[in-house]
Amino acid sequence: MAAVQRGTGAGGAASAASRLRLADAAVDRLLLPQTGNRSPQMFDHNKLEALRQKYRDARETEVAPERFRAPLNHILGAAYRRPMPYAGIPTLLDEPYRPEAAELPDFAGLDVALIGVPMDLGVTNRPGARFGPRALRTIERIGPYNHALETMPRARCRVADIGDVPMRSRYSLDQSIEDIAAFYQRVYRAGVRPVSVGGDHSVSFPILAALGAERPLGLVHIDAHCDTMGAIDGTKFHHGGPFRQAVLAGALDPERTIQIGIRGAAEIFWGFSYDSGMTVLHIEDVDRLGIAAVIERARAVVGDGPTYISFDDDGLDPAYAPGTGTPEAGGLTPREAQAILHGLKGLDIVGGDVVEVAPQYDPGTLTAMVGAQMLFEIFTLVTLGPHFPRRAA
Ligand SMILES: [Mn+2]
Repeated sequence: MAAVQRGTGAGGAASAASRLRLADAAVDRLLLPQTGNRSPQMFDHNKLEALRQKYRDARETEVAPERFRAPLNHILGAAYRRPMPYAGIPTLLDEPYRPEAAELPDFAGLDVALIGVPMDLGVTNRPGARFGPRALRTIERIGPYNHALETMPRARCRVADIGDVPMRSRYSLDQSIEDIAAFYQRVYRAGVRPVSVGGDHSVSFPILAALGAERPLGLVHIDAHCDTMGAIDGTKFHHGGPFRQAVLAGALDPERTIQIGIRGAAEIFWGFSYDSGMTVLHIEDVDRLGIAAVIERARAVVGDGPTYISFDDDGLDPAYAPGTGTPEAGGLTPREAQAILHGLKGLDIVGGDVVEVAPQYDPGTLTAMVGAQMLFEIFTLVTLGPHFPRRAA
C-alpha cells in the first residue's frame, strides 16, 4: 500500500497504469536487493516480468482460467462492475426479489423458487425459527459460484426469492400447515422447484405432502433428530414428527429415506423410523463409516428417483450452529455436511429446505451463515439433477 501511495504522489495526473508501474519499481527496491547473494532459483525476474506484463492492465475476464470466464462474465457483466455485497435490500442468496411471481399460475416461468416459511408454532422448546428466513436473507456473499461443484447455479436456471408463504393466522399451527401445503401445491403444479427456509421443522410436512402427492419422494435428511414422533399434546403437526406424517400421507417413501447425524436423548421417540424401514445413521455411524461411505449409503438408499433434501441446522454441532431450537452436542461440522451434500451431485433433487435457524440465540450470526451456505448447496444440487429443468425450456 505504501508503494502505491508513493506512486500516486509522484504524478497526480498519471494514469492508473503508470502509477502501478511506479509501484512495481518500489516493490523491486524493497524485495529485490542487488547484493548478488540471492540464489537464482529463489526468484526468477523474467517470470515476474511476464506476470507483470500479463496482469498489469488486465481484466479477470480476459486472463482467468477458461473455466472461470463464464462465471466472471456473468457476475461482472458488460460494465465490469461487481455488486456491493452489503448494499441494497437483502434477499435469499442475493437472488432477485420477485414476490409477484407467486401470484401468477406459472410463477413467472421460474425454474427454482427460493421461499421463506416463517412459522415456528410447532416447536417443543425454544421458539424463534420464524425469524429464519429474515436471518438468512441478511447473510451476504454466499455464492453465486460453487467451487466444489464447479458451477454457478444461477446461470443454469431462472431463479428468484419469491418471498414468504402467506399464512392466515400467526396463532394456528393447523391452519399454517394447510396454507403451506396449498402454496406448495401451486409451486409443484407450476413445475417450479422450491428451495425453502423455515421456520421450524414442521414446515417440511406440508411441503412434502404437496411435492410427493403424485408419487412418494426419497429423502436425504440431515438432522440431530429423526423427526418421526407421533402426536403429542393433541397435535401431530409439531416439529418432531413431519416425516412420520409425510410417510403416512403417502408422500414419502421410508425405504428411500436416509437420516444422517442423529443423536441425543430423543432417540426413544424414533421407533417409526426403524419400523418403517428408514436408514438411520447416528453421528457415531458417520464417524465409524467416514464421509465417503455415508455418501455411498445415501445414494444407494434414494437411488435414481425424485428426492428431497431436508437440512435441519441442528444436525450441525452447536459450536457452529448455536441459534437453533433443540441443539444437541456432538454434531456434524459444516465441512462434513457440505461434503455429504456435494456427494449427492447428479441425483434427482426436486427441492429442499433449511430449517430451525432461530437467530436470536446466536448473536454472532454463525447459524444463519452456515444455513445460507447449506441452502446454496441444495440450490446447486437441484440445478444439477438429470431432469432439470422440469418444464420445457
Ligand atoms: Mn432437529
